[in-house]
Amino acid sequence: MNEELQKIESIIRDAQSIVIVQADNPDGDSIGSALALEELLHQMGKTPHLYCGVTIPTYLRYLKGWDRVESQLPDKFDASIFVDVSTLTLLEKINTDQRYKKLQKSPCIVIDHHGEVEQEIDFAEVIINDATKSSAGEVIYGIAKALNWKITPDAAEPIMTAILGDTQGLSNELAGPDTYRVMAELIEVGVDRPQLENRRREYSKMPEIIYTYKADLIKRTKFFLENKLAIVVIPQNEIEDYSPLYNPGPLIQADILQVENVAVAIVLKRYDDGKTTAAIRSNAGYKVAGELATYFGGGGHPFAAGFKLQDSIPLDKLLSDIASKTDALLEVIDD
Ligand SMILES: [Mn+2]
Repeated sequence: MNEELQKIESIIRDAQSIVIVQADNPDGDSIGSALALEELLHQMGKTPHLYCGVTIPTYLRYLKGWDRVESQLPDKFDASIFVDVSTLTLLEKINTDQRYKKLQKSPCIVIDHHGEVEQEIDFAEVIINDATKSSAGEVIYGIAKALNWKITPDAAEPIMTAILGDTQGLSNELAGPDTYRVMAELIEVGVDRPQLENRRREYSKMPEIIYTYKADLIKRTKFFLENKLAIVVIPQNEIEDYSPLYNPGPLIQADILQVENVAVAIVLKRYDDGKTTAAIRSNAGYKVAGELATYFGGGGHPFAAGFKLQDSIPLDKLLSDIASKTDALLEVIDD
C-alpha cells in the first residue's frame, strides 16, 4: 500500500467524527462523492457530517441525502475530507465559518481529480489529486477498493452519479476505459442506472412558465463573429422572477451550443447595482472558456468557466470587449 493510502487509513482510524467538505460550486461529482464517503464512513461506525457553503441546487436534489448537507461546520469533528476540490480559491464561504480555524488544525484529506491548481489546500495532510480519473467519485472508488472498504449499494449509487456528472453521461473525454470498468462494477453492486436516470430527469423538469421564458431567451440571443459567439443577457428582474424556478444558464446554453458555427455561448446576468456575472461554455474543439474568463478576472475549465464584474460597465462596451477577446482567442485556435 502506498504512503498516501496509509495516511488516509490512519487519519480515519483515529477520528470518530469527520466532516466532508464540498467547494462553493457543488455539482453531481462533489455531492455524489460526499454522499458516497458519508455512507462508507457510516459503514465503519464513524460519524460523518456533510458541509457545503452554498445551497445544493435543485437539479441535484434527486440524490437521497442531499438535505443532510449543512451550510455550517459541525460543532464537533476530529478530521476533514475535502472532495472534488484542491484549491482554496473555490472555498471562500468556509473562510467565514467560526470553526474553520479548528478545521485547519485538524487532520485533513483532499480527494480530487483536477490536477495542478493554484492556491493548494496547504493545511492538508494527504492530497490525492489524480487527473487520470474522470471524477472525484472515481478516485474514491479506487481508494475504497484499495483499502478494502465495503461498497454498499448506498455508496455505489452516488459514486455513479459523480461519474455521470463529470463525464456528462460518459460522453466526454474524461471517461476512460477504467471509468467504464468502474461503472460495470457499480451495476454489479446493484445500482439501477435507468431508475437513477429517471429520477434525474424528473428533477430537471421545468414549469410551463420557464418553457415559455426559454422562448424569450432564444429570441433575445445575440450573435457575434459570424455566429461563433452567442450571448444572452438576463436583467435583474428576470433573475428574481425565474432563477428560483430554474437556472437560466442550463436552460439555454446547451441549445445555443447546438446552433451552427457557435463556438462559445455566454449567459450574462446584469444586476441593478452594476454587477455582472458571466457563465461561459464552449464547444468541443474550442477550449477558450477558461482563458476568456481569466481575462475578465474569473476562471474555470477549458469548456466551462465564469467571471464576475463588480464595477458597472455599459452593456455595449462589455459585449464588444467580450467579442474582441473571444475573436483573439479563437484566432489562436484556428492557426
Ligand atoms: Mn469533479
